[in-house]
Amino acid sequence: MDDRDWGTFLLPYEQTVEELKVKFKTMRSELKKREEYTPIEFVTGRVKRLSSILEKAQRLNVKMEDLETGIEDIAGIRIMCQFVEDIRRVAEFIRNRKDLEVLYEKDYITNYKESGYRSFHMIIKYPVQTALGQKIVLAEIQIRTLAMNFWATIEHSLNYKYRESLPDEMRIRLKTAAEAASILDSEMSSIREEILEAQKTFEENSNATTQVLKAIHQLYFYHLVNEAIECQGRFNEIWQAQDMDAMKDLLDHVRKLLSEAKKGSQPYGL
Ligand code: 0O2
Ligand code: 0O2
Repeated sequence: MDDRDWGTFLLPYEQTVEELKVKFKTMRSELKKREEYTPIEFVTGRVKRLSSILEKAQRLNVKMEDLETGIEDIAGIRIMCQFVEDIRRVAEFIRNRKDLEVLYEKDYITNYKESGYRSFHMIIKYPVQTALGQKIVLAEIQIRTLAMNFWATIEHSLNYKYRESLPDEMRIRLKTAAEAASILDSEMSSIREEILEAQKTFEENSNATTQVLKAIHQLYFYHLVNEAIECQGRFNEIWQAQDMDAMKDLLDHVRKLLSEAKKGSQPYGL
């Protein structure tokens, strides 16, 4: 053990975690305002405990004087997303930032770990402004879904409790649980796709309906009273039947009538 002042050693990491938490929480609220949907559900962060740092250094054969480069997750940020698709978006936002540099990425979603662990990791270089000047520190950003987080949190606490002695049977069950969490994520993504599709269709249908009514109204301005009454009758039937293909055909029909009328005559009042 060297005689380093561990309290001050951790200071830049504490500052990094605090700053990055603020930055990603701000990104969350900004995206929420801009797009009404944010790919970030919530953000947490922690500085690794000294005992864990030293344990990891021993396990990875990192010398005491090389801790800053040898242990990449002394500062750790976790970003939770609702859907798997959100993870790629968040990673892209991070890659485009000018206040940090992505060193490398580990895709434990495509290549999940033996334990069943799934997450997307980014190791970054972050310049932190300390009282003694700028210091570049390494930090790890883990991006995962709520389901991945649920699994990892419980698995981590069990592993911590049982250390190396986690029974094989338990390991297998945890792996099965990780599969179940992954299926849950896929199912939620497909439900979301369907909801988005349904919203799009609803929007299109609602637009077509509004446009037909406006177009029928315009027929009156071109003295096409009989046509307007006839089209209104057809509209009522189609509306009752909720036949949106027929609604689009009616829209084409009314538009055709209008364009012919425009060629021939002036509307009332013009
Ligand atoms: P809110 O709106 O109050 O929930 P601090 O350490 O106190 O400076 P922070 O962010 O409070 O900073 O601590 P930490 O531990 O890094 O992050 C915890 C944040 O994650 C808190 O939000 C928790 O509410 C949030 N969180 C933890 N688990 C969940 C969860 O399962 N679902 C959701 N939606 N949020 C969770 P905030 O930032 O305090 O904000
Ligand atoms: P903490 O603070 O307790 O979470 P390593 O794999 O540990 O030899 P490396 O390359 O740093 O070394 O590891 P990795 O796997 O790229 O990322 C390390 C972090 O990912 C871990 O930090 C965990 O947070 C998370 N992680 C990786 N594998 C698992 C797993 O099987 N289960 C769970 N729950 N989390 C995992 P630490 O070091 O454990 O620290």
